Amino acid sequence: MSAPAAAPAEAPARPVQVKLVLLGESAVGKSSVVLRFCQNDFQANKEPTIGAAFLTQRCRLEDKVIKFEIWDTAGQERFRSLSPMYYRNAQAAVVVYDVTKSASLEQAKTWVKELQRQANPNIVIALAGNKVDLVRPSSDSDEPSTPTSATSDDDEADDATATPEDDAAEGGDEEGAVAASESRRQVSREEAEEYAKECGLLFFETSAKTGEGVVEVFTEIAKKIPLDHILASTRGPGGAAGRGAGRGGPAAGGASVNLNEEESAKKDACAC
Ligand SMILES: Nc1nc2c(ncn2[C@@H]2O[C@H](COP(=O)(O)OP(=O)(O)O)[C@@H](O)[C@H]2O)c(=O)[nH]1
Ligand SMILES: [Mg+2]
Repeated sequence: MSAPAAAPAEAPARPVQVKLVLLGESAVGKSSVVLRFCQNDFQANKEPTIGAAFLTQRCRLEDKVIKFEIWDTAGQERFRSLSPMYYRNAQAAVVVYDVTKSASLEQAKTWVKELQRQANPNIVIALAGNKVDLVRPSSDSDEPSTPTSATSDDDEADDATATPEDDAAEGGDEEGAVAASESRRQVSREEAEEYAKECGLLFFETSAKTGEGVVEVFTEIAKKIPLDHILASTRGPGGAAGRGAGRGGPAAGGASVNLNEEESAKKDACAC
C-alpha cells in the first residue's frame, strides 16, 4: 500500500471564528476587560466607548487557532432590552457585573434571560464579576499581578482563582485591610456562583485592572464552544464563519460551571 501523500501536518491552522458579545451595565468594566484581553492594558479613567466597538483577537487553544470577533456594547447598556443585532449569531457572550454593585448583578441577570430566550440556543455564556481588585486586601498595587497573555510558560500554580498577593499586609493590619476591602463587596462570590450554576453559565471573578481571571474567561469559553462543529460548518468556499455556526453543541442550558477543568488552563490559555 502506498502511503498517502504527506499529510498536511504543517498546514497552518485555519482560524475558527467565534463571535462573542459583551453585555452588562454601563461602567462595570466591559471595555476594560476587552482591553486587558486584547492588549494586556488597563486605563484607570477610561472614556466611555461611543458607538459600536468591534475588536478581533486571535488565540491559540491546543491545536486550534481561534479568532474572537468581540462586540463590545457601548452606550446601548442603558436600554433594558438590547437590539438582537448584537447577539444574533453570537456563539459566546460575556455578561459582566461589578462585584461592588449589587444592582449590576440584577442587570446581568436580565441580559442572561434575554440571551437564553432569544440568542442562539447553544450560545456559551460566561458571567464575570469584575473589579475584584477593589475587594482584595492588596488593591493598592497598580501593576498587573500577572501577565495575562499566556506567556507565563511554567506558571502552573497560578490558577484562575489565585489571589494576586496575600502577604502584603502584616499582623493586625491584615485583618483590617481584609475587612475594609471586603466591605466594598456587594455581591458575594457564592451568591453569583450559585446563580451561574443554576443557569448553566461559566462563572469567573475578574479584574481588568490586575488581569486576574480575564484570560480564563476566554479560555474556558473557547474550550466549551464546539470548535470542530464550527470549523466543519464553515468549511468550503464561501463558508461564512459564524453564520449559523455553533449548532449542535452542548445546549447552553445543560452546561455546568467548570472552573477547574484542567490544571493546564493557563498553559493552554489564549496565546495572544
Ligand atoms: N478598579 C477597577 N476599575 C475598573 C476595572 N475595570 C474597569 N474599571 C474602571 O471602571 C470604569 C468603567 O470601565 P469601562 O471599561 O469603560 O466600563 P464599561 O462601560 O462597562 O465598558 C473605568 O474608569 C475603568 O478604569 C477593574 O477591574 N478594577
Ligand atoms: Mg464600554
